[in-house]
Amino acid sequence: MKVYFLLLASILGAVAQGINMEGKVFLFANRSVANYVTLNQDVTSLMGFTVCVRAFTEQTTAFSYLSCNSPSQDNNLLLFHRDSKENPYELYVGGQKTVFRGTSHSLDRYHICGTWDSFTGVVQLFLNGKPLVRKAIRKGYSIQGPLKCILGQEQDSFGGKFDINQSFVGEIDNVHVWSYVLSPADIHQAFMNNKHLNGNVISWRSLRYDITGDVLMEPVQQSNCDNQARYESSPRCEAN
Ligand SMILES: [Ca+2]
Repeated sequence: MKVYFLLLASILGAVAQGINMEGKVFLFANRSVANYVTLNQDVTSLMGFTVCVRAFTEQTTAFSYLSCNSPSQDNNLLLFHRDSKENPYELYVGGQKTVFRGTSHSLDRYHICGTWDSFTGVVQLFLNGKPLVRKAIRKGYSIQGPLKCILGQEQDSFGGKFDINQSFVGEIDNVHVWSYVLSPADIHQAFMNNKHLNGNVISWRSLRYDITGDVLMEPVQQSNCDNQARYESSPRCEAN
């Protein structure tokens, strides 16, 4: 019995501290508003942030990478992909959006980061560590918690009002949120999945989350095709 309680205590401790999700992905296999992951955090206010996500999807229509709402503010922090080939990326702060022109993703895993700094209002977007043209929005604003942060759906209320046309289908991993703006060098390190670089608001290596509906946790697929293609033509890898 004592061993059982010790085991239970250690499990509860691990949950409170978060789970190391290194090498795993959330797989949203079906389009449905019933499937999502809530990322638990303790934000009271943010005067800046960096959010990074790695995604793998066939979806070119609208979906959310990460949707954070507060009770009084929709799209308080939202990294969004919209149905546009030329201007597919949107970063919202305090309900206002900036649109970024960039090459829409191909059928590869890709890394996307957004930053915002209240002092200047400057927003940045990085694709696979490479910056897009900077914009500015919501100078002087402060994102007030509590925040509800969700993967897989775009919220139009505090924790709900999802739209199936904005539901995500595919894989998401390496989600990190910082309460400040990372340098471009650190963004590149996040892209390289440097294990020493972990979000202080949300960390993939210490993730506190709740799964709702049918979201699978799977290992990251290991592929040799990228290396193989450099040396030989491989029919089995051509689809990549
Ligand atoms: Ca919304």
